[in-house]
Amino acid sequence: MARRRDWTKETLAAGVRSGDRRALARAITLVENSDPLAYDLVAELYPETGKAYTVGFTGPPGVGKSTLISALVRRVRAQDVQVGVVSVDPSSPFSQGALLGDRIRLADHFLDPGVFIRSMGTRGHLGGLAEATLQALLVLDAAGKELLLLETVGTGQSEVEVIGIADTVVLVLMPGSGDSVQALKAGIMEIPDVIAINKLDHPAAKTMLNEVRSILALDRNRDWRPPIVLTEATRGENVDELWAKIAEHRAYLEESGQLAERRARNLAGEVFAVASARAKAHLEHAVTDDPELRRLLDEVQRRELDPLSAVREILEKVFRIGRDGDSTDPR
Ligand SMILES: Nc1nc2c(ncn2[C@@H]2O[C@H](COP(=O)(O)OP(=O)(O)OP(=O)(O)O)[C@@H](O)[C@H]2O)c(=O)[nH]1
Ligand SMILES: [Mg+2]
Repeated sequence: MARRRDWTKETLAAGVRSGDRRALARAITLVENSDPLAYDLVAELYPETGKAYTVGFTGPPGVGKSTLISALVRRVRAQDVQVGVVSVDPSSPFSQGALLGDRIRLADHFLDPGVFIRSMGTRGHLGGLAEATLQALLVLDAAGKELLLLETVGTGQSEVEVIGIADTVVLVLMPGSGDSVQALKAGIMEIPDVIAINKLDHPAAKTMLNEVRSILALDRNRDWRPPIVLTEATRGENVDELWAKIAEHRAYLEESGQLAERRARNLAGEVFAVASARAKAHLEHAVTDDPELRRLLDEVQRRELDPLSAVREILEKVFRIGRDGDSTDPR
């Protein structure tokens, strides 16, 4: 048995390709820790990826995302589809809480060799959660998982980058998710591809349904009108319907030629998001570590130097941006 330190790029790649669970678990831990070996591994596996279909689930805490995913896994496993589940929590660097909850809800599938489940935290990851998620999904794709289910909590900005890699985005709401409905209405939250209103047993479920319907009705100029499905995840009610809507969206993307377009756009977006996250982390470190750069901030605070001059000096020093003839000069 290979021990922790015995994994090489070659043995890991071979293990991932054959779908070995220990290799997969190891690879994703390396990804989480920004380990250089993970970088080499994904670079090696990347040409073999692009076969999996990714469905992202987002929505406020506690609406039933994990329970729904668990029910959907049961649904697709009946057809022997190989599944990977990645659950990320952008709101906290430690995913222990989510991890425990997801463990319990997804426990039914732990003994199934056709399912690989993983909760991920950031642990101060350089490129942020978007990078860790992207790399983990690529590893699972290379391992032959045909369907990847990605869970991320929230309604803010951080999960947009995480969910931005999905082919189909499912927004999960429940009666009482008023903030999300407001965010949809205000255009803060992008319109998802499919909406699940979970906990349909709740008396306010119908009100929620009508509210969401009226928001979607405002947006008539799209080919794909996001379907809304009322579900009860714990009893598995309407999970077949939800799966059917996800499959319909996939068929729509494939038949209209939009899947390839969307993937190209998603990948470019992820590369940009990860590059931005890394650049930001680099900048923050540089300013913390360099007394001269910190002095610039002090000077701005004392009104001895104007803000943009400080920006110009910082960018020049950290990124060499703004030198002669450089069109990105911020002046
Ligand atoms: N009554 C009812 N309870 C549900 C339903 N779906 C999930 N729950 C319960 O709601 C709680 C939260 O469910 P989760 O699946 O963990 O929700 P989540 O959205 O994954 O939560 P986070 O990952 O923490 O954001 C659990 O106690 C579930 O058993 C449902 O359809 N009806
Ligand atoms: Mg969850």
